[in-house]
Amino acid sequence: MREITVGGAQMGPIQKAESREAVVARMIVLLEAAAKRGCDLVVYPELTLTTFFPRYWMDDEAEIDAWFEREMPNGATKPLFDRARELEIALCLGYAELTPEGDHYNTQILTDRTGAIVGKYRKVHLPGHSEYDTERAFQHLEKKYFLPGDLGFPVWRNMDAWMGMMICNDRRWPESWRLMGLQGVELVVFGYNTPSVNSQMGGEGLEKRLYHSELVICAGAYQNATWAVAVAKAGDEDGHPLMGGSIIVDPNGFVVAKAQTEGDELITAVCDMDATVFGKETIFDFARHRRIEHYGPITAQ
Ligand code: CDT
Repeated sequence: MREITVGGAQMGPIQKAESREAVVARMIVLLEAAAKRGCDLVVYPELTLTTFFPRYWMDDEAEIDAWFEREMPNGATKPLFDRARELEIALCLGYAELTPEGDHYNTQILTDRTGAIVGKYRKVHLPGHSEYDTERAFQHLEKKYFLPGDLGFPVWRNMDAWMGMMICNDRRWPESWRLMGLQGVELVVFGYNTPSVNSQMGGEGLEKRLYHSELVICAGAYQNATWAVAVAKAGDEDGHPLMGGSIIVDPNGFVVAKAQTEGDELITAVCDMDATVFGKETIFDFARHRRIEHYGPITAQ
């Protein structure tokens, strides 16, 4: 058995004026709880450190850049990294990244249990739009503020397992899962910020949105024989509700832990990486069963 105890550290809402330091203090409370529950790895949401700022239209470059981190760890997040190192807990954390070249990405990093960064992922599937959309109930300007990720979907050896990352909307695309599945991924970790309402279809219920999120995560996990940890930033941010529903899913596609609130909440599960082996060697033995001669159109325009 290769057991990893995983924590999904769902975060409640973060308001516009809330400082990184205040958010990090909340993250450390969840980290301490995770330590008490024996976690080896704790996963935080997409853009963990701030409110979900792509809902705001901004033109001023300095105002935009204020939402981004120039390095990781940095002054605000160092206490989290320090405490995680002391507790020997690996971290997965999403944040807005501003590179030295001036490029902006929606990014997530993975550390090992010493706090060293072993993997970086930049969100590939950016939802929403880049121009102000008067037809929407609220804006979702990821295409304005971020470049599409340029690092692909690699996997990393960490804690004696193959780990992969995606971010939020990536979970709805089977390609994200399959690219990591083809590299033998055993644990996919990611965060999300999903509005509780559809900005383009009033009346769409929360139940349907939670269902679609769970559906794609369970399917992705099953079809690639991998564990998955999906962690929300939830609750009401500045009058804009984000859904919760953080889950841990096993390689058979079953939910084994699920958040019950829209606040700061830790979910945990003991995940045996060897539970992925049966699926990978039987129904989802890609080398034996895939028929790639028919798959060309998937990568064509
Ligand atoms: N953050 C993020 O990617 N959210 C999207 C919302 C899509 S609506 C424009 C999601 O897929 O959950």
